Amino acid sequence: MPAFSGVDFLDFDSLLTDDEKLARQTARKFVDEQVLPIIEECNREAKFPMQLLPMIAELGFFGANLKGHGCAGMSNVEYGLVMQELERGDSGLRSFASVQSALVMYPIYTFGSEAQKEKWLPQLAAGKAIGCFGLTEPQFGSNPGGMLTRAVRKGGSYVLNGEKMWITNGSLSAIALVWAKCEDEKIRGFLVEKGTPGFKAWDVHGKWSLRASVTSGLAMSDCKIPAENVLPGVEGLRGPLSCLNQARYGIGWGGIGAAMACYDTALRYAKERKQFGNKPIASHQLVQEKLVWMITEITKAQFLALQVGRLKDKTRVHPSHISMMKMNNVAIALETARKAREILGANGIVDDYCVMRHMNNLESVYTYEGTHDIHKLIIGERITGIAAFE
Ligand code: TGC
Ligand code: FAD
Repeated sequence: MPAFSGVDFLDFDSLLTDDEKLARQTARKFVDEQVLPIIEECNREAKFPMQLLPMIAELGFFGANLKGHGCAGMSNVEYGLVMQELERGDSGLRSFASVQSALVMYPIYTFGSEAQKEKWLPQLAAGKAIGCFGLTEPQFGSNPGGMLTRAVRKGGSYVLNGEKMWITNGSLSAIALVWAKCEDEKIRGFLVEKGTPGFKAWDVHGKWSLRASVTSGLAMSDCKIPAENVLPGVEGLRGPLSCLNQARYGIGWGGIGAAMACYDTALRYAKERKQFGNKPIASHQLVQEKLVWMITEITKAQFLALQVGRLKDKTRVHPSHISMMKMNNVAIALETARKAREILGANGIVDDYCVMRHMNNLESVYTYEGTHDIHKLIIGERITGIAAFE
């Protein structure tokens, strides 16, 4: 298979700087050379490719858009283009990088004490420690404000009780950022270290989606942690939701990568596969219609992502902009994967091709970090001024 050369119908690249193209090219080469040769097997065996971590860290992709503490200090557009390429490899790989960067490093960087930053950021950037983000609970997904996990102050410590569910990298993590409600009813972030008595992580099995990613449950039972492990810089639901802005932004780019992989596969296949005489299936209008839908939506998604990234770099982005990007780009990626599967016929269902893996992965991506419909409601509230969640 020739190296991936990108999808650029409308001279998107003319809007990128040399540094942005370099960041993308670096990630693209890494994915082509290190990820694609092993990812189908990881997916089949439901295992995360741990051996890639030192390389990802060396390339500066953990906490890539943060500055100092061993982080690469990329712009948000450069970071987004890296996420695009990682998800072209597999959504599980981008998930890993998103959680580590946007949901663990970003909150420590933004809301952490100097001691927390010094202790954790260099290790996390170097891939020597893995982190996870515990917000969702068995009974509270779209509505995390209702969480049952509690933190009670006892002298110089907090005692945590509760359960978190669907936590990416949970059992792999040296550090879990657990969001819990305190006695004043305010939500705060707690850094819970692996091995703390009363803290347990276990894995979810039987997933048909994100198989090359670890998804866990976390339980805290009278789990005592020192008061200096609380993130001092934020309280309220605003804390975890601020982190979600960062991660949803990366997902908005990532969806483009998964869509590109499926479009590229379907286009090649349609030009080679012959039915009804010696004509490639790409010569039929119904097949062309699907390919045209895909490239049109990928092109629109690219410009949406770039504008959100430019606004983010100028600190002018609003969370509802990011919601539109996450909602749209993941939805078109999922539909692209489904159409690509159709074009590949029976070959679309086997892992000789990437499309069904991406399709299954994108079902999770559509749901996590705010479901597709929750993002509709966030945008709806922004334009009408009326919240329709309840
Ligand atoms: P609401 O009353 O609207 O807001 C509460 C406070 O939060 C502030 N806020 C935000 N702050 C920063 N960024 C945002 N996007 C924010 N949205 C709201 C708001 O200003 C307010 O602040 P304050 O200071 O006045 O108190 O809250 P609500 O309870 O009505 O909820 C709103 C809603 C539904 C939009 C929110 O709960 C939501 O986004 N729900 C979706 C939950 C979600 O996305 N969970 C994701 C879990 S993590 C995950 O999925 C990781 S997947 C990882 C991977 O593998 O990649
Ligand atoms: P629910 O909230 O129960 O929603 C079910 C359905 O009801 C959805 O279609 C939803 O759109 C709809 N719905 C809910 N409320 C409304 C409403 N008001 N109006 C209209 N429709 C509504 N969480 C973490 O904290 N950390 C992680 O690392 C993490 N990783 C994940 C990894 C995977 C693979 C998956 C699948 C999930 C992960 N999650 C994580 C959890 C994820 O964020 C939640 O699944 C998501 O927020 C949705 O919650 P829920 O599954 O409980 O669905």
